[in-house]
Amino acid sequence: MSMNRPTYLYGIIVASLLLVALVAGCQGISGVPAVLGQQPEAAHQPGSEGTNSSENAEAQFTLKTAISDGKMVFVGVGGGLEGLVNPELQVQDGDVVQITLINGDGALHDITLPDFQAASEQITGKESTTQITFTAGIEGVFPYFCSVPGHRQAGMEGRLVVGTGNPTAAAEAPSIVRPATDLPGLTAGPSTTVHLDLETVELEGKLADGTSYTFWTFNGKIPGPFVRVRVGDRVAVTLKNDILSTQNHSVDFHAVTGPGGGAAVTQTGPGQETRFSFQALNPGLYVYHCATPSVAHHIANGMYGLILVEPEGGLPPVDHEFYVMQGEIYTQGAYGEGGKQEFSREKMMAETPEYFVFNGAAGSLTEEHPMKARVGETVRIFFGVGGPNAVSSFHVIGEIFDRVYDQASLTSTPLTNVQTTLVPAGGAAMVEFSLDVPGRYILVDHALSRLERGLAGYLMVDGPDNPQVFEGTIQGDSGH
Ligand SMILES: [Cu+2]
Repeated sequence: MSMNRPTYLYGIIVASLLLVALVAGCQGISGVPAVLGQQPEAAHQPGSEGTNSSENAEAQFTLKTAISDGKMVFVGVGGGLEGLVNPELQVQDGDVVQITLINGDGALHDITLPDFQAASEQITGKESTTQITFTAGIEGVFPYFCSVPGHRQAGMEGRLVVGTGNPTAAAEAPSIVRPATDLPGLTAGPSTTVHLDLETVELEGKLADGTSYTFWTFNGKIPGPFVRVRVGDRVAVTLKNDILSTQNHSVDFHAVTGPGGGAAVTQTGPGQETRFSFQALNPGLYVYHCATPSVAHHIANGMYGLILVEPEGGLPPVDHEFYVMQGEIYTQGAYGEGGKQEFSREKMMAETPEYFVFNGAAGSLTEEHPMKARVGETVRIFFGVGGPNAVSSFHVIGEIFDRVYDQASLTSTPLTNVQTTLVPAGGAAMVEFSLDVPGRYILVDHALSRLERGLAGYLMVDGPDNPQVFEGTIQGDSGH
């Protein structure tokens, strides 16, 4: 394949990122009505950071839980919020915000704003109260809700509008990308019990430059941790669901023989923990994923990973192993639109993602964490598709797979000399190749429209030129 190709493709990626930056500058949130409800300022709040100035007023609100039209809701108390159902709370950027919650119906409730790591205690019994105080240090529109399972869905949700409501946080949203080099080697030895701790965490992270998204993760990164065991091992799984989660979560390992691959016994509410164990009977490379309805939604938000069950005797050594997974992200805004993006169920059901990503985000394995190796070395890629929906035509531009462990079957004879390999949704492949020529090799799904929706990874290969295998000058490049 011509070496001009990577340069050309790089141009497309750069152009796409520029587009993101342009669009990010002119996004607004429409449909945000003005709000009357802020009560007069009160005394200085405990927990404030001492940065108050005249334009940095504090904000206090009181909400009461209630049943309204058969739905569970928050109702405003006092000031302009009096009687409003799930009132919109308007504050200024930097305000210290205090929300008092009164239990009006006697059931168990709380108030939670995960974007500000703010969660009240759970209160029960009529007229019991609780309070949260936090600094609204990010402009944007953020949900507040009751985190008791089912209550948000039953209607207990409103919005906090900070400043103009225009999100400025996207550029600063933390990375949720797991580098492709983040995987353990096997500690050799006889069969043993492997303890695996998974924590399901929902967090706002960077989806692309200038764009953020609320991801759902195993252990805070996408994909989840690479799990490496040997056939015959017993795996003892503990699944903990973060207290600030809005959802129940679970885990289904395709390496498990048993109900739901574990999902039948790990449906776990926020703040809860479940356990199960299984024996790894079949060697192979397997996907695991959250299996809480809507399963496709949980997977699309980032809840997948790989578990390797090494065959007897282990895998042959290579110089580099990489861990890469493909997924789809269904945002309400179009690809490249800036700001905080919300999930689109309509697009998910139509199977029309805006983003295709390796390891959770656009640019994850290009600008952020390119893979590196040297001429003369051997490379193994554990490649999986979380999906939830698209099949990958996995290909490395400029290379040929010496061996493909098709369908991630590690006990069959591998295919040899393969250009592109099909990896199904919820499936995996293991590929190996040696490096003969320096340059930038690009991991893609050869359904190449997806490249222009964020799907690319770089393998940067350093070392001496090898004119016998490849001779030529890369245009616009001083060469290697
Ligand atoms: Cu989940």
